[in-house]
Amino acid sequence: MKAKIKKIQFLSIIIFLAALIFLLIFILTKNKNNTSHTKNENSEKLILGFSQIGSESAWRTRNTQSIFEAAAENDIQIIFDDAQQKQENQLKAIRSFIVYQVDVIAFVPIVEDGWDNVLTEAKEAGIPVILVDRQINADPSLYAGFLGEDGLEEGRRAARFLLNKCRNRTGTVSIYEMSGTENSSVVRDRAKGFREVISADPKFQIIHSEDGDFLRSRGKEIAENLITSSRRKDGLYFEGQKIDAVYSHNDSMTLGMLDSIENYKVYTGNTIIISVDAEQKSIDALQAGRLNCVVECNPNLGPKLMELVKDIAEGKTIPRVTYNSETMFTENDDFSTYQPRGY
Ligand code: GYE
Repeated sequence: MKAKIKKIQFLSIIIFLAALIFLLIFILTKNKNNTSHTKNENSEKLILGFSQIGSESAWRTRNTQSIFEAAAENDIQIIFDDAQQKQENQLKAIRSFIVYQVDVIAFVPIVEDGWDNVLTEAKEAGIPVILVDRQINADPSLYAGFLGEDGLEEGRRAARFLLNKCRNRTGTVSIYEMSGTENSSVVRDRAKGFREVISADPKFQIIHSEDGDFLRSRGKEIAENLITSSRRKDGLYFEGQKIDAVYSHNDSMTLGMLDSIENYKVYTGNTIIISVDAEQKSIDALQAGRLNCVVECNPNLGPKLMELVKDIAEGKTIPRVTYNSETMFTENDDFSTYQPRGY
């Protein structure tokens, strides 16, 4: 009888140990599977193909940096192409992103037209596209959404400053406009928003609009031509007419214009100069009294872009339009509250 009990006890221990070993093996294999799963996910980084238009301004350089920084922070791999200001280079870059089968394509369309074919190719390849900074003329189904600035509002802000500044003035206010890259959406919007607001009062007249391609060298050249053809030092003139206000679509052109004003020692104390972007150098010029107003255009699009890329990769629908927050700086501000711009 005793021996029988012992046998039962022994068998129970064996069964218990076998169950324990089985349980241990089960837990270990499960953990192992889990580990390899996480590893796989980590090694499959999202790949973003990004086509930038170039480095025509400090704004643009900061814009590129912001995108690189945010990609690194979000562990997203970027395949980058600098189009050197040529649409054909952008088309080539986008096609190479399609061949490479990136997860998402983002690009800054240098001009509005001419994207239909390449975007149709991306769509057929199942690669979603995000427009960054500038918009396009194309069927909206060809891209997922736009992220950038509100160019219309920037133009309106510039004009509202001018309207307010000249509120007590009688007689015509002659405006000279220096615009950025022809056929780009941002130029269209900055011009439109500005005109929309000044049209409230017929005393505001745009006497000339000159294409300065967003370049400092062009701004310098444009001002130099005005100065040498008028041969006057008491202000800027266009075909004999005194320029009361300059509306420049970006800081690079404005700073170029200020270079020539300084070189030729022209007095512009009563010329209202309004610029867009808000690079540190133009904020410095504003503080030095060489500018009257700078409308901010925010180049820090990286963090928001990475959010959109991740949302798309997770199959979410992104908003058609995402605007970055922006402000403006004027001669009436308390400069002591200004933070360094960093670009
Ligand atoms: O204002 C200018 C740049 O597209 C908003 O392009 C951008 C403009 C910016 O190079 O400086």
